[in-house]
Amino acid sequence: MIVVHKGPLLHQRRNNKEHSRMATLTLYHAVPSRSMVARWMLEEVAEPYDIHFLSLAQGENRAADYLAVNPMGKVPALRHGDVVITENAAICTYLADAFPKAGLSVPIGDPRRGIYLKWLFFGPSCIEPAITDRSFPRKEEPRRGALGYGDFETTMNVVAKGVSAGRYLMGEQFTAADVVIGSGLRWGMMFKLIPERAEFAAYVGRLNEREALKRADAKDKALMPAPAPA
Ligand SMILES: N[C@@H](CCC(=O)N[C@@H](CS)C(=O)NCC(=O)O)C(=O)O
Repeated sequence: MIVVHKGPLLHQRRNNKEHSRMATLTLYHAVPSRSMVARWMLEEVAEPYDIHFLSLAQGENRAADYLAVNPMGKVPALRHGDVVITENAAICTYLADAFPKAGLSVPIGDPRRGIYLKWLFFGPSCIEPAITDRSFPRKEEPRRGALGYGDFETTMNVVAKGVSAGRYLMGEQFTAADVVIGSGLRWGMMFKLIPERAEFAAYVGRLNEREALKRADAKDKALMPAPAPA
């Protein structure tokens, strides 16, 4: 997302920096849901943020005032001042770039950024569809070439190699890509939608040690709706 300011470039850059530092962050959030990914990223960024809670069960995500925020009627959405960002991977990329002090991005100009972006896109374009297609199989098996992720086994093998090459996907540096890929693996493991692999268990174990993730999980647990009486 680009914040457009009138005026010369230098002035514009300064305004963009000020915008990042001062604008209020609001997460449109529901639990349990995919917006827990963006919540984890916000905890990693460690900037103050507000929560706008929505009940998916009560259809608040389909109400006109929320559709004005995200016409997809989905969570998460993140408001940062005047800007609204939707889609988890975009939110994670945006926050890492907007708050460089947190060290969660690989900056433009660093050749490692190519790999970093690959993983950020691999989450929503390969891991998630590979898992959901498996959970909701089609009547006819699609051709491998017609699927963006190819096939489930290859996708899992590529991720397993990526997460076992170092402490994190980018080596010693934890980045927004770990929030996206790590969340996909945590979700897949929790619901037994992906194979039990030592590489996944070890990587998710390392992620679970992160204080930001512990905080995010604890805050979301407190928001979980009470189970319906039997
Ligand atoms: N592509 C979106 C997916 C978001 C999504 O599917 N969110 C679900 C919650 S897990 C949702 O809002 N579902 C409510 C609905 O579709 O009515 C992203 O990655 O942010």
